[in-house]
Amino acid sequence: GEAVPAAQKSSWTSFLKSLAGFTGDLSAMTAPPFILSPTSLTEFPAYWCERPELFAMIADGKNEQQRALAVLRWFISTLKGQYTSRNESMGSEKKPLNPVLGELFYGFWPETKERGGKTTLVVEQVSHHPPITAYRIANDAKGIVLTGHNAQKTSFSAGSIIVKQVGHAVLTISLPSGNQEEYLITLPRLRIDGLWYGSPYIELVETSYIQSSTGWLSTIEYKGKGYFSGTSHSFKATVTPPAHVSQSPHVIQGTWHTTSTDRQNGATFHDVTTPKEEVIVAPIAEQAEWESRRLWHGVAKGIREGDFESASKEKTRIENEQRQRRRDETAAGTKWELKHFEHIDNCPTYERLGKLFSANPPTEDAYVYLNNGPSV
Ligand code: 0T9
Repeated sequence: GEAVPAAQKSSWTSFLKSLAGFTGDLSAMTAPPFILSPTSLTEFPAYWCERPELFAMIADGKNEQQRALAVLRWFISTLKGQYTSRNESMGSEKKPLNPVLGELFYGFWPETKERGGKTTLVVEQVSHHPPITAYRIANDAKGIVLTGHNAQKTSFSAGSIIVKQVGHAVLTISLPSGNQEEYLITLPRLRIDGLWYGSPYIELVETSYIQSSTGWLSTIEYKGKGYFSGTSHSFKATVTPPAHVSQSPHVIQGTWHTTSTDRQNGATFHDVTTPKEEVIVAPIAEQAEWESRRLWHGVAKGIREGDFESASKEKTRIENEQRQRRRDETAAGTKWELKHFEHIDNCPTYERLGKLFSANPPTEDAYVYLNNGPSV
């Protein structure tokens, strides 16, 4: 591999070898230092809102169709951040820090006139093995809330890591009329390519859906290099009306990391070539013990400064502490209590809206927000 430092070539090769035939929890595997990211997976839900005005604008849609299109526009506009930002900031995809149970990440995007108010983010690591992250993003002034959780099932095929995302998100709009609209958002599959050269990058594959309670459905197909368009990060979204609305579907086509156009009128549908806005987080000194950046501070510093010995020492300390906690709980017959979410086995929104497009699986669990985030 060209991007692999000479001293880490053999450990990269053995890492790749151990990937072959692997299924399960990749995040727990030890990887060579050059591929480590100083950021924990609990920070990733912030990618959902790095264009807070698009999130806010969903509420300004004048009818069901306009709101369905606004949700799709916001969703597509998050993909660049979600799936290419590590390449931009660190040169390639990197292995994120594997969050501990109970790890927290809080942040916000400030109020502006267009946004109506502040947008807040609450993230909690609700499971360590397998890793599951729950989150909630809200713009109260606009009546828009996004709640979801994320896990991954990974496998290895033809030199690539295949990641099936497990989990879903629900976006709720509280309309001025007092009515609520819900949108069930499923998550795309990922293929991680470029492993051999030590410069991994993500391509999105297959299909994801956004099903509205109003009946509008967005079906998003992802294709990479060598498929119908031959361009990486391509997508085609079809927005179909509910049965009682006689209208032809909107078809939107483009590349999710740049722009797309609406075939009906040739107008630009989304454009993410402009800067995004990162979430604001309290300084580490003001964070509580379980907050991500404080918890991982030593490890992140080691990784950033290339001092992998102290990074790994710090990581071992955190992991041992976790193991001891779990042993203490077993001995005391207690269980770790989640702070901001409650687990339910069957998500009613997923079951109800999933039926409309034959979601597979037909049911999923969920984490219900307890409405007790920090008042920022
Ligand atoms: C939800 C996102 C997710 C999390 C990451 C697969 C991955 C962990 C999950 C799916 C976010 O909304 C979007 C983006 C990136 C995804 C990560 C990319 C990645 O490589 C990791 C996995 C666990 C690895 O670290 C694989 C090993 C590594 C050597 C390859 C870079």
